[in-house]
Amino acid sequence: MNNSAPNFSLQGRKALITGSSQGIGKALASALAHSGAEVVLNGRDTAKLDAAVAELKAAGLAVTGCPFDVTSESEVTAAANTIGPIDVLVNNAGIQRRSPLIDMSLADWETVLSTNLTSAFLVSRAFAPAMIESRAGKIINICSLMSELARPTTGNYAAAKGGLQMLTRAMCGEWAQHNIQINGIGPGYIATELTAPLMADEKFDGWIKGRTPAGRWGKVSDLTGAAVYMASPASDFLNGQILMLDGGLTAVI
Ligand code: NAP
Ligand code: GCO
Repeated sequence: MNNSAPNFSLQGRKALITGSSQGIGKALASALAHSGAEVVLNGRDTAKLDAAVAELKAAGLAVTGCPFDVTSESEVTAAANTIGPIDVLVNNAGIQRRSPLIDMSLADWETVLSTNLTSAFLVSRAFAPAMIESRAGKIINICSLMSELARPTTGNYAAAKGGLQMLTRAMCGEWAQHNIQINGIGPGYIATELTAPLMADEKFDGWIKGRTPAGRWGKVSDLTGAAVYMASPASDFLNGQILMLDGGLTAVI
């Protein structure tokens, strides 16, 4: 009987986190690096990306940066050639363009679906072949409580995150046989730049604190443990699952 402690170590593993120059992605990058991984950070804004790499390097972490736009098939292909084989992929890059559907531009629809959903297909398709070849890999899709729940003005975002939940399951259906584990994290309302306008709205802030059983906004650090688990050997039999990390919001009305 195996009675040793579970293995959460990421020693010897190489990870790419998309959209990791700030916010949730940067926190996940730091956590995976602190757990032993060599981490590649990503974003489009090179100054912001370089600053994030410098900050984590100064903390003694094994990090590099690779700027590319996750919505560009050619840039994703080039990045995969530059980065080479990885053990862990976190599809984190995402944006918001809030608008009532009736007023939503096609551009706002398409840029959110492209960034929040299609990018996960493009980046995973680019890196999965090497994982299949080595018969080992971890893919973590950053979904949302909006993979399950919608609210007015976020129809594009909810559609994308709902799709990402199902893409996670689709990847499981095709790649679990190659010893690749594909899972998702569904954060609740987390304090980042993406939600800053909502936090600044006293009424919305109060609503979130009342609607969330934990009675607070989430912190990026609330998500790191699940990411380390899903990136480590401890999760080798977890597949196709979405962990809602939302302070209980989706558990109660
Ligand atoms: P954030 O603070 O706005 O950070 C977004 C990151 O993605 C930035 O590093 C940004 O850098 C990068 N990015 C955006 N478009 C990109 C593109 N086309 N190619 C490459 N990188 C791109 O957002 P966040 O709150 O950390 O959100 C991160 C993820 O968590 C998103 O998928 C979001 O949907 C999800 N999420 C957030 C919350 C929340 O409450 N905050 C809750 C649930 C899920 P550049 O702009 O320089 O490219
Ligand atoms: C919004 C927010 C949400 C959060 C997050 C919740 O406008 O309601 O942006 O979509 O970003 O996805 O989990």
